[in-house]
Amino acid sequence: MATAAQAMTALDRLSRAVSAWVDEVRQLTQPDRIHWCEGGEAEASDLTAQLLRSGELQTLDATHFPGCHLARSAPNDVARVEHLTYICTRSRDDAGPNNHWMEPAAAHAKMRELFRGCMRGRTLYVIPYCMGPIDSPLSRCGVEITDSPYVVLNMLIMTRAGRPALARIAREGAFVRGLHSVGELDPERRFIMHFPEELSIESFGSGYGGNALLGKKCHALRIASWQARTEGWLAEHMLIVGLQNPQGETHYVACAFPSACGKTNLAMLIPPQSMPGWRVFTVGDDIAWLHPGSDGRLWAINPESGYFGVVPGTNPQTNRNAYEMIRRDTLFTNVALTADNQPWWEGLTDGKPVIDWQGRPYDPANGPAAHPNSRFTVSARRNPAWSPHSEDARGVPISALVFGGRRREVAPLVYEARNWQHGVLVGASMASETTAAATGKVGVTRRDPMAMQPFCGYNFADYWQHWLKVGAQLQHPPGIYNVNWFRRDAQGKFLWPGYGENLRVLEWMLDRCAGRAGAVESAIGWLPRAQDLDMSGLDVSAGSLQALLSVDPALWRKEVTEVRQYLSQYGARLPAALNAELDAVEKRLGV
Ligand code: OXD
Ligand code: MN
Repeated sequence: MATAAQAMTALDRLSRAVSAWVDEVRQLTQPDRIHWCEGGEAEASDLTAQLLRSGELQTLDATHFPGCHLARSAPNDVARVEHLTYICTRSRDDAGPNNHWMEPAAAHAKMRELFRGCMRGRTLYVIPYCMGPIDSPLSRCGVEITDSPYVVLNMLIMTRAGRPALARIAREGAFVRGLHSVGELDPERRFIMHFPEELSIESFGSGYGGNALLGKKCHALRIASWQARTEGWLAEHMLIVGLQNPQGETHYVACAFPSACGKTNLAMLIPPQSMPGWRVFTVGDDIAWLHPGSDGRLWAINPESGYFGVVPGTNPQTNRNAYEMIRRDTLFTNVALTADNQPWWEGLTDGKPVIDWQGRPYDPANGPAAHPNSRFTVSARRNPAWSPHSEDARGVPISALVFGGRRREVAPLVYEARNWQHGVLVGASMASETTAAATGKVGVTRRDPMAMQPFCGYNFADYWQHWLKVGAQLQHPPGIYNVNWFRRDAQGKFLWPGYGENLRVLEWMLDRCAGRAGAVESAIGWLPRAQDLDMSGLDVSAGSLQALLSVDPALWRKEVTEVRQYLSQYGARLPAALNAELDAVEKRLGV
């Protein structure tokens, strides 16, 4: 058992606040050893070697997947657990109807009992990390304490972790505290608690990504959204992508879609052959921190440095960049294996699975070979479309914000909000059919405002008010759009080809922002007419295009009624501007 003095390395002496907290946690959790993460390749290789020895990782076929490994989670620990995720604010109303709430003292007491002695026989890892470029004033730091070396390995990829982050923390004196233990991986003893007023997180009983890599959803969205409101910026569940047109101009777009609706694909979009001269650069695939700039525009950084993406469906046709990216130095979780030890997942046309994600001989009677929420963790720099501007301290300027969801009907392919205030209503009204990224039923439509339903660290009513406030500050606000790549016909067939062809819709948006593209006004906003979209070389019938670009007043009246009912649960806290915008849509729809 290491003494506190032995655990005190030169590194930890850099920050007394961090060491005092580590010592407190050591006394509570009773680890055998303490390891301060310094970052860097050597540390990652040592951890990998250790996990290979213990059997928690296995090496994949080095010819086709050099530097790649497979981890298997416990079969009951494969997704975020929203029903066990809490926001613990002093006042219940500050958490709002969008969150599960627990009183902070009660939550701390509950967690203390779970954490007591839980690291006996284990190593306590201290991971200082920085969300965002290490030298950006927009970045924020945190420290995660965990007993899972798998979590450390992921955090080393997903964040700027180690010595430089600790040096920044020592300089700034402020950091988000995240305490994590896998515990016994017992779903009955699993909780993900957030204390925004204390800038802290306590997570117990799960080793799965969103529950355990605390820099991601817990810090960069739930806690950061709270920090952002106090500091005047926005922490959003958005990808950031740069689109360079054939004239060489690059514009950046940030898009919010619910989990597993193709964010990674859009962030890494491959321009179709019929759009020569276009180039796409990825800044981020999941999270954007948006700041009003001194030039009146909105600027964005990606707080993460890696991707924790959904594997199934990735292939050279759907996303060649992602497919290339995950062929080396990638950590796979819960995929299947082929006979020659290559990773395999549904959506691959080559190879066939012989071992399923749980390590059993593959039998289709047991369900899919790879778990539908199986993941890759990989450094963003492995992406062939990685944008070097991802490291810019001031971020990138945003020309358009895009909301979207997976809707069989109702929402057209694309429409433009009338202005920022209307755009906030468009975001607040978002809905989507659920997917496998969280536990629960798949395929039911649920409201998911700004794709933040599982991630907003405070009352949505206050969050929308904050959005309105940020927008009012911008002299040059980005345009706000809504898209739906998932419209289907009566037979259930997708009307829009999606993937690379989505660039046609993005091109229309950018042309609108530049005042170059036509549109027609509708009750819900501005829509392109068929002639306003570049459809050259695309096989979509005139009938399908018309269906994609139409607004059915009867369906929309029903939609407005549902949105009104949804928003009414926020009571008097709901900004009056949102009700006024909804009334105006209803009026334009007519009765
Ligand atoms: C994710 C999610 O993992 O949104 O990014 O669930
Ligand atoms: Mn996400």
